[in-house]
Amino acid sequence: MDKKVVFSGVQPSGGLTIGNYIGAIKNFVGLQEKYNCYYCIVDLHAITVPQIPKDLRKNTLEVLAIYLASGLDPEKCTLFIQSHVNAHAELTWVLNSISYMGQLNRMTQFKEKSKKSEENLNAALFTYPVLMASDILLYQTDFVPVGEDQKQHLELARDLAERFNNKYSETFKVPEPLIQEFGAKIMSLQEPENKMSKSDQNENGYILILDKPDAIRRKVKRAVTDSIGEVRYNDEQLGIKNLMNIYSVFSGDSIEEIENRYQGIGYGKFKEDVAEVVVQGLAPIQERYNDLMKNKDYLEKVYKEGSEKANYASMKTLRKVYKKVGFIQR
Ligand code: AQP
Repeated sequence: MDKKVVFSGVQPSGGLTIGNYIGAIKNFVGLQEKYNCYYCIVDLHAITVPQIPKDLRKNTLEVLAIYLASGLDPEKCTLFIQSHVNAHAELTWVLNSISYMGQLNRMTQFKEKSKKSEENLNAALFTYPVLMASDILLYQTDFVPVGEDQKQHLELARDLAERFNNKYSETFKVPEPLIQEFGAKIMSLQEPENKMSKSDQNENGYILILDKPDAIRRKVKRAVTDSIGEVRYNDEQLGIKNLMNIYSVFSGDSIEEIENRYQGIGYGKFKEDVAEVVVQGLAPIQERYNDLMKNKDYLEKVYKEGSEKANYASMKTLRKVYKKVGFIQR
């Protein structure tokens, strides 16, 4: 029986954080065993906010090397760069033609990101979710692993698939969200009420997957906590709760075990231990990453073979779409 299809992607919009690792990449690794997975480096999405071209190139290769260093295997899944597969941009144009401005206007991410650059808002930021719908629908995707923050965009992808199917006849599979076993959203170390983000202006807010041990220790030490002084998991202590989630993911210990272990022990020791499990957890990934970055030929081989597979699969869908909307065959 054919495996079900999973699609997901990460933007090369900066160095990846442990939020990206825990919320996305770590789960991707498990999924490749069971599903036919397409994991994309979404560079077209990244330019919806200003990027420095040479950094974008560097970050794109970095995401690929982190995918591989984290355990994604190009023999088991398709790893590719979005701009290498023309169908993503082409389907976006067609889906734009059935997208409603009102619905795009209600997207939370657009509202939030547009606040940051009110003067020269670009149109791509507005149609970002249509591009994301194209990414997903091109591969006849069954499941999309999504965090809380992306649920609204997936809902739009489902709407567009249904709208197109109703207007032109059955063409797209309507994708379902794949709820992650461990759904923790990793929060900023400096403002634990906000998500940890690679584009945070304050570098103490995030830990990068490639951060050196000293930087990790320094950032965890400076993490905002509270004056309660007890390691307890609750919404009154968002900073501590976030550090406990991070500790739990990297150590494999449960939240209860962590609470018991640190009863009556101050935040200083707890923070030292959090930093150590993160350092230990990231060390093998960083080591593999450094080896991979010395082998650019291999990286090139992976993304070229990945884009061939992705091109083949996506063109099947795009050809159908073009025929249905009335374009003359090339
Ligand atoms: N803090 C987080 N906790 C859990 N999951 C997270 N993800 C991102 N941050 C966290 C998940 O990572 C995947 C890829 O994200 P993305 O790079 O495509 O875009 P994003 O969600 O906008 O990530 P950032 O770091 O916040 O990027 P910028 O700052 O460029 O906007 C997604 O599955 C996301 O849920």
